[in-house]
Amino acid sequence: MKRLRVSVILSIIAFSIWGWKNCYSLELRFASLTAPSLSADKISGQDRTYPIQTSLKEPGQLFYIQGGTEDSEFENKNSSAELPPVTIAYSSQSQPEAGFHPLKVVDNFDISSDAISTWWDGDGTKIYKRELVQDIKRSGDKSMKVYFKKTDPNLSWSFFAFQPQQDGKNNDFSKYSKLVFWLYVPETLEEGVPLELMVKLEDKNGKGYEQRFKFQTGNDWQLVEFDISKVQGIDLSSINNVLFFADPGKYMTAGEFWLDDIYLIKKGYTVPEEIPAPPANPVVKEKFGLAKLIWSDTPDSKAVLYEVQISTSPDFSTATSFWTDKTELLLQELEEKTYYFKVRSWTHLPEFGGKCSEFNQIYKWAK
Ligand SMILES: [Ca+2]
Repeated sequence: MKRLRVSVILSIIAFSIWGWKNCYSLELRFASLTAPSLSADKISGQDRTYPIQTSLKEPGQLFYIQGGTEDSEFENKNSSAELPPVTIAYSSQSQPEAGFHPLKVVDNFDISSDAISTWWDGDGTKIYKRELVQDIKRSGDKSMKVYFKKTDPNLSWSFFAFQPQQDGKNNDFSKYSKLVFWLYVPETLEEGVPLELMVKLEDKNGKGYEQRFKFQTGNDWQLVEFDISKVQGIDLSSINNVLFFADPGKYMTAGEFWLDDIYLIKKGYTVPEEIPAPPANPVVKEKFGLAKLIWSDTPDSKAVLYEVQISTSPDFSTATSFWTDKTELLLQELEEKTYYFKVRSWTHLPEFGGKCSEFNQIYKWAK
């Protein structure tokens, strides 16, 4: 059975609204797609089934449905058109509010595509040129390089931004105390000229709250902490955009910097004293040419983040570390080689006092 590469991936995260006590997730992948008419509010609920009517354009194409613990794969055997409705059974698994998602990966710009954000630019490419690059990165295989040049006084407040997509509806930041990210400013900037970066949260009504950060140049990654707990006058429960202004309000200025590892940190989360339990049962599932690394964890493991090391050598002499808050990592663009991977748990980012478990067993996988 020939597996066609995914041309469209539709993910519906039905229950990633943090703070709800139960968690459901549903992920649909289609080789080609006529989108099912299904909204997130219809697929939340306890232990229920829901029919999805969809159609695939070509016979022989595959889609699969992941819901709860079971993966199901379906093939369109008809010569045309409509599949029968598919029923998905949800399993409810209680997840304590404080125990899960104290740390949320907003974007790390890696091939693992864990991002819950969409990036855009206020003035197209007139001021900012952004690209994902591999030469300088703090995690995984990529970071985002930002180059800017401002010469027009009318565009002195130009910005680039991301639209958060945590839950697809409200983008609730009210349960978080910090938005953190890492910034790299090269020494090649003119000496004595600091880069100023203004970060602004904008709510659904267009109201904003900003904080400014200044950096000396230096060839190292610098941690930036936007303090959400100080935010006033905007509706934090519904954030539409996070805006970045390089040298805000100025023109006749230019520069470049790199961004990586944007996280939201939950309000009131404290790092446990205990070392977290290591993840277990690593496996690789391959679908549509994509490799998904999956491991298991228990709600009482204390883990909030996982570090996945991937290497093409069994001794991990050259390894890449990917970080995720999920118990899986989807990898694309892999070459046809033998890969080794191992995973360990963290109770927070190392820079915030997080402790890590031992790595689990090494899993060998040949693409
Ligand atoms: Ca990265």
